Parts: sequence; structure tokens; C-alpha cells
Amino acid sequence: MIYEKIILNLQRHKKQFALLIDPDKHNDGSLLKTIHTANEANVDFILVGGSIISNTLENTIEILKKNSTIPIIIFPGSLLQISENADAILLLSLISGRNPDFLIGNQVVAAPMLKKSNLEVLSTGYILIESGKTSSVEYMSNTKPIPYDKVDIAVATAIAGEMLGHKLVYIEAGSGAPKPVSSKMISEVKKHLKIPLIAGGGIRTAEDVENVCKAGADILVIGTAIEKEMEKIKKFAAIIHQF
Ligand code: 1GP
Repeated sequence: MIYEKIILNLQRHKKQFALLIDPDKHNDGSLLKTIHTANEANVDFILVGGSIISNTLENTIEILKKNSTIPIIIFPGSLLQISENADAILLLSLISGRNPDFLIGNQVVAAPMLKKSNLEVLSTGYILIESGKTSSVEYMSNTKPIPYDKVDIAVATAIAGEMLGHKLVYIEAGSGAPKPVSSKMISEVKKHLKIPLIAGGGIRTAEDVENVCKAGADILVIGTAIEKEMEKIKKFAAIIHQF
């Protein structure tokens, strides 16, 4: 079970690297290169998803499954992004926002299908933080992110997420964000949580990776930086796994 692995690593103070693959950003060739590099770098998880995708997830997941044993977790940008062939799915509730569709509406629509599937369902309190430009999540979900420097609001939201029974909290600057969530915010949120903390969005450099690790994130999600420079997978994995 993926959640058990996450908890075990949390107890051992081992950080984990989740590589984000947006199916629309890859052709079969670049996908294969990415997955082979991820295998060599011992990446912990592959997240698959995107705000808008023009094909189903099936082709991407099939190629990943054929070429890797790294667990595949769906990071759904919408209700269209469900596949039985992945290992798990983040059942996201956008708790920084006040749009009922993303708090509970879509989850109700997806629940019967998820229940029937073999997917491990990971209930996740998803917290979007403002990062200097409008993110796809902000636009598509029609929700306001938490302001960059409002640490107290992020902490209160994360605590509420844990109290509501989420298994994970995911603090997110948005894919392609100009900068990651601040170290101060990540460390304050982490201090108040018992459940694992995922951080992502705008992590581009080795220094960013170090800062986010030092701040206390348990799982780092990186997508955009790696789409442009695949060799960063090994470099980032080495930093994350040394913590
Ligand atoms: C986005 O957190 C992820 O949802 C990854 O963000 O693409 O900026 O790495 P990047």
C-alpha cells in the first residue's frame, strides 16, 4: 500500500520524490526517456495528471507500467482523469477555496467509480498558495489562492484539513509557478501536522529543492523543471534522498 510506504518513510524521516508527468507535455519518446531516468534515480512516485489533457491517461499509464515499477498516482485535474490502471489516486479537496464543486461536488460524482476500482484512494487536503501569477488551478477551479505571506491562514487551513480526516496535505504554488511556496509557510504548516505534507509548484533549482526539504516537506512534487531538463531528475533525487 502506498500510504503505508509514505507513513513508514515519514517515521524514518526519509523524504520522497514524486515526479509529475503531464501527459500532454510528452510524446512517447520523451516519456520513455523520462521514465528510464526516473528508474535510475529511484524516484519514489510518478504523479500523472494535468489541468487540461487532450487524451485519456490510458496511453501514458500503459507506457509507464510497461517500463517501470515506480507506483503511479493519479493527480487529477478533472473528473475525466480517472484510470483503473494506476495504483492510486489523490482524492483532492481544494480546501483553500470556497467552490463547493471542488470541495465535495466532484468527489461525490467520482466516489462510486473509485469504490468499484482497485485504486488506492488517498484523501488529500489541497491548499493553493498565491505565487505571483494566476495558476491554472486558480483559473480552472474559480477559487482564490491563499496569499503568499499569509502563513497563519495556510496553517489554519492545513489543521482543518487534518481534523477533517484527510490523509495528506498538499501545499501547492501551481504548476510552473515563478517561485515555490515560502520556506516559512512550509515549515509552519509542517509544525502543526501529524499527517504527511506534500509540497509542489515552482520547484526549479537544486537550491529550491534543498529549501523545501529543509522547511519540512515530506514529499516534493516536481514537474515543469524536469520537462525542460531531464537530467535534473537524478540531481534532485540525490538531494531529496540524502535528507
Ligand atoms: C503542480 O506541484 C506540481 O501541481 C508541480 O509543479 O510543474 O511547477 O513543478 P511544477
